Amino acid sequence: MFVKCRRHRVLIHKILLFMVTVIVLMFLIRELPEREITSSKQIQNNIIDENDENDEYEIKLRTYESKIIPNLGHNGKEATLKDPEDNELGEKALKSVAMNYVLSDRIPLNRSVGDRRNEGCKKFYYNPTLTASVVIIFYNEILSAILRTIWSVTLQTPEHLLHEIVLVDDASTAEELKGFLQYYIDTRLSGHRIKLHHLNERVGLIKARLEGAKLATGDVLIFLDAHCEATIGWIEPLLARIEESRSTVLTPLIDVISASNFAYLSDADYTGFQVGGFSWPGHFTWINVQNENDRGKLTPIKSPTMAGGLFAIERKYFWEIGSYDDKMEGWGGENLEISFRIWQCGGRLETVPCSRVGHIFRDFHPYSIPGKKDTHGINTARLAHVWMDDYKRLFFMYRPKLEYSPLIGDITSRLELRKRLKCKSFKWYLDNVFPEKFIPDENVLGYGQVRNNLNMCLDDLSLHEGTTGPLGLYPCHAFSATTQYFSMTYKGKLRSENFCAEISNTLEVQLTRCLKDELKQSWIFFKNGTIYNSLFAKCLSSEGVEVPKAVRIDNCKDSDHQKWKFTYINSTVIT
Ligand code: UD2
Ligand code: MN
Repeated sequence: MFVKCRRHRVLIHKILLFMVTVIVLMFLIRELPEREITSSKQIQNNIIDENDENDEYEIKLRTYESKIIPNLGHNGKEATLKDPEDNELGEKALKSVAMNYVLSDRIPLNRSVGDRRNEGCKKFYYNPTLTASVVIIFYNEILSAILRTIWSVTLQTPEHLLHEIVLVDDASTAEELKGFLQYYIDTRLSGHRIKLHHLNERVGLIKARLEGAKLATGDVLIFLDAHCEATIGWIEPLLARIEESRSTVLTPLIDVISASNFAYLSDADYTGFQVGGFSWPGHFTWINVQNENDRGKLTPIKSPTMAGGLFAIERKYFWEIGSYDDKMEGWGGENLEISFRIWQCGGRLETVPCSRVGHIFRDFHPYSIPGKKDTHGINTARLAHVWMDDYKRLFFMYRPKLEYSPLIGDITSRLELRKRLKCKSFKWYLDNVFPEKFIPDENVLGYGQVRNNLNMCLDDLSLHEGTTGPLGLYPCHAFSATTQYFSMTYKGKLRSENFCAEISNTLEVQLTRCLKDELKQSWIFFKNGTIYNSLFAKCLSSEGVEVPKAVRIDNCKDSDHQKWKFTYINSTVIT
């Protein structure tokens, strides 16, 4: 009995000893890297209090900093990691938040992307005296992307021109964007005059920018998204131009930084330089510089609209001109609103080709917008009612349900603003600022859906601006689809907002850039529904066309394939 009991006790002891060893080992494995850092800090500072939040941040930060790879992505070159596991995680990150943060976290936060300016820019001499408040708002952005934005601003801005950086956290839920970010600023960016303000509730990007603007005290506000990199010489031409003309609002050239490998994609080559336009369905678009004489110039160039995220405006002028529409929620629309307003109310909008800032363009929004759905549509409906006069019909043609939607809310104060500032009409804006903009229902014989006698419709098959593709045939949509709107102009163009129908060598019809005096783009529309081209002496036809392929031209005959009806017809002028 005694022997058995002793054996048992020994066994229990052994088991206990084993368990204790395992626990100690597990603890050591988990804590080891942090311990190492702690001890190095102990050596430096002699004291460490693990319950102190700051020490916890310091440990975390050093672990983070120790993983940064020197020179990765230097000079804005494409960055890659060697470990296939990291690359797999990077791919996943791209799918979940549209940005490879695995890679972003390893690229030095203060990397240089090089001098991106056109050679000609280096000849200009600027000596501004105005100072800037750079306002950066964010919601759950990747910390390393925010920090790289901040670093690029502090490093690329002469100290006497940078009044402060104002960061506004739109109530992010990510913990590291709270105390840890503040700790980073206090310890790694101290002395750079950076204000970090946390909003208590999520207000959306428009109101978050307004909060930032209220906190700012510099002469000029410069807004940036939280995933940008400013480059050498970016700020001087912006401030100098505003000093020259305080009612001019400026955007830098916004270059592309890849969301997958962080390459700064645009070089000093000037050819891709575009300015802001808009589409009638209410979207911002990039357009070529309209006036041919302006192409290739390096001085600030007129821009009908701006993308919205990156711009400089004299601070007091920002408030005088009506800041933002504070009833706009979520995301979208504010950029066209402020663009139209600036022009119509006496200001100017320009793109400054010698000021270059990179922006990470993401494939999708990594965040959802609480509350109302389609804030872009609702915000655009607000601006259409306030700024577009009768031309709002063209926006509501695409979005009929929004026209009288109660979701739009009260616009009285914005209408009052327009009156108070004695702003000009939208027609003035179209005639003087953007005369090249095509107006689908003016000077046209017909517009709307183009349906043949067999109830099939012409369709642009979602062609993207700047490309060429088939003028397709597709079942007619019952709703106002943007892909099925065409106009037959007085000048004989069969066109959509951005493309003209042109006959290709195979006699198929393509949508492409509109050209003056191009016979392959010239059509005659007859009362009986025939659409005829005189160069080939043939008619637009859907015979033998497989949906959704291109329509073609064929010998003219009395066929349902060759009879086309526009939704709206200007019957007074049709022959
Ligand atoms: C573009 C603009 C963006 C804005 C938008 C239209 C550029 C390069 N970007 O979209 O600035 O004008 O068009 O509305 O011109 N954010 C918040 N709260 C939110 C949502 C976003 O603070 O609820 C922040 C976000 O973290 C980012 C900024 O707002 O720093 C702009 O958002 P985005 O980058 O998702 O917009 P983007 O570039 O697709
Ligand atoms: Mn952005």
